[in-house]
This record gives sequence, structure tokens and C-alpha cells, in this order.
Amino acid sequence: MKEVSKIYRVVSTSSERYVISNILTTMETTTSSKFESVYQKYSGRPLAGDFVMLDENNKISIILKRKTEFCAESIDKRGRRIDLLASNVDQVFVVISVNRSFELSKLSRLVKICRLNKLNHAILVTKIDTVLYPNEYIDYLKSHFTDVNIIATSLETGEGLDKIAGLIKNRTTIFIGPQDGGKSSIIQYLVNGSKNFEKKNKKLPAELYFLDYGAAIIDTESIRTLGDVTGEVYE
Ligand SMILES: Nc1nc2c(ncn2[C@@H]2O[C@H](COP(=O)(O)OP(=O)(O)O)[C@@H](O)[C@H]2O)c(=O)[nH]1
Ligand SMILES: [Mg+2]
Repeated sequence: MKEVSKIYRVVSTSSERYVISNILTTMETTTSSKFESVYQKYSGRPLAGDFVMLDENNKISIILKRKTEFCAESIDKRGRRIDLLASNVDQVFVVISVNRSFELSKLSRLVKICRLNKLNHAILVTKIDTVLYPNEYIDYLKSHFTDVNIIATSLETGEGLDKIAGLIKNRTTIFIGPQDGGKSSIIQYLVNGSKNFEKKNKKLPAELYFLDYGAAIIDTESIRTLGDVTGEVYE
């Protein structure tokens, strides 16, 4: 009998516990003592999006070489810092809703993260069903971000969802943007077709979802703290 390869992908991380998944199964595990004593100093800790190998006790022993590392700046009481958030990301969707706190400075900062990470990116302008003239916003954005693909979406009307589905095939896409922008709603729709979105209480900084056509999506939480806590705007 052919042995099933023990390569998994890290779905989420929380206080040194890791949810990992492959095509057959999902489980929670920790790192092995060998990882802690030998490999950790080379590879760092596992991140959402990492491909990992397990030892005979199903503990993470090795992180496979990362294709890309995604970092984001966050601001809290301790100040400003840059954290690694996810790995093996191919593209970024910056998600911003049309109806509330539509701030160009916030959006510019998020687009800057994409450039910092040297990743392909698109802007999703969500909830366009909630305003009368969404094209005013879209045209305004197109004039500011001339080199970025801007996609208008609505879960109510379905607009833009086919474009998103086309762009995420066979890639790992990370969704970033302010809280309530509609990131998790779109992701849940893409994962299970449900528009009845229920907010989860337990929020993780980065969480990966697999779709059946070779797409992986990473939902994020912490990136909304960019500038929000202090109210400062960084250029
Ligand atoms: N009207 C409307 N509401 C939406 C749409 N997408 C998401 N929402 C609502 O916006 C709220 C915030 O969405 P959520 O996905 O939690 O945003 P996140 O914080 O960026 O993950 C939820 O109450 C959703 O039901 C949309 O296309 N149209
Ligand atoms: Mg969310």
C-alpha cells in the first residue's frame, strides 16, 4: 500500500497550537521537540499558509521553504511593529466597503502593504448594493489607483463574485482590510455558497480556507489595526 505523504498546510495558529489540513483530513497539533531545538531558528514559527511535514507523532517537524512571506504592520499599545502573518501567498485582495468609513488614506496604506510584500493585488469595493451611485466611488478609486484592478462586489446582487472566483483559481489569496468590510462574508460565500453569514466569536489573525478548484484563501483580522488604534495616518 502506498503511504500517504505527510505534507500538510497550516490553516491557523493560536498560542503555539496549529490547525493543519491536507486533502484528506484536518487536525490540531504542535511543533516537535526537534523542531524547537533545531529547525525553529532557521525557519521561524509556523504561519498560516505554510506547508509542513509531520513526524511519526503527527507533530510539525519541518516547514517547507516558503515561496513568499506576507507581513503587515500593526499598531497597538507597544507601538508600531511588523509581523509575519502568512506565507506562500500569491495575491492580495484589499477589501473595503463602499458604505462606511470609506477613507482613501486607509486604502492607500493597505495598497502600500501589497507593494511592500511585492505581491499582485486587486481592490474589492464591497456592499455596492448599499449605496445609490456606487460608480462615483469606483471612478474616484480608479483615478487614484490607476494601476490596480478594482472590482465592485455585492453579496446581495451577486455582482463581481464571478470575477473573484476567476481570479482565485489555483492560487493562494489573502484578504486584508478594515473590520466589517465584508471579507469573511465573501470568503464564506466562496467556500460554501452561503450568504447567511454568521460572525464567529473566536477570531484569529489569519485563517486559511481551501476551495475545491485549487484555490486557497486566507482571511485576516489584525490588519484592520493599521492606524486605527492611534488614529494616526502613516504615509
Ligand atoms: N448589504 C450588504 N451587506 C454585506 C455584504 N457583504 C457583507 N455584508 C455585511 O457586512 C457585515 C460585515 O461583514 P464581515 O464579512 O464580517 O466583514 P469583515 O470584518 O471584513 O470580515 C456583515 O454583517 C455582513 O452581513 C454585501 O455585499 N451587502
Ligand atoms: Mg472577518
